[in-house]
Amino acid sequence: MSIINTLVTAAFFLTASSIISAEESKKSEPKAEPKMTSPKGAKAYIIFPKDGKTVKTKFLVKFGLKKMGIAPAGIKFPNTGHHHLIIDGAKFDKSLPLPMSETLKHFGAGQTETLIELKPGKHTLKLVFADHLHRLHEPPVISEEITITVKE
Ligand SMILES: [Cu+2]
Repeated sequence: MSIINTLVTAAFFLTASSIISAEESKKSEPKAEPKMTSPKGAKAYIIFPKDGKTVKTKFLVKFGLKKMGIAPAGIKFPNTGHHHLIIDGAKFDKSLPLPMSETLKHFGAGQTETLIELKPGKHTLKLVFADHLHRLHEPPVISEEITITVKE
């Protein structure tokens, strides 16, 4: 094989492989999936503890939900989602998937209650319901924020 032939062949393979990888990256680019809608009257609320109550440092929080169902994270099904517990007003961007932290807990297995431990003092709790991709529904389903006092 002449040098020219080898170069032409190499150039061909390079071009072909760059076309393939461009196609591949186009395919794997995530499409912006439209937000999941929430039905009229959908509501998330904290069943326990009640607003203004005093609890022990380790206590149970029960999540309530109306007009929607629970599905584990990653499972796409209309009118469903999973709970997120916001402790002490942790901030988040309503237009992005919810981040995960010590004060923004995900219950992606479909849990409807959790045992949490907080330092003594006043704390706030709030529930945010979100879809399979941890995004708020349209319109958002967010509970009222409650204030509790934690005592040793
Ligand atoms: Cu989540």
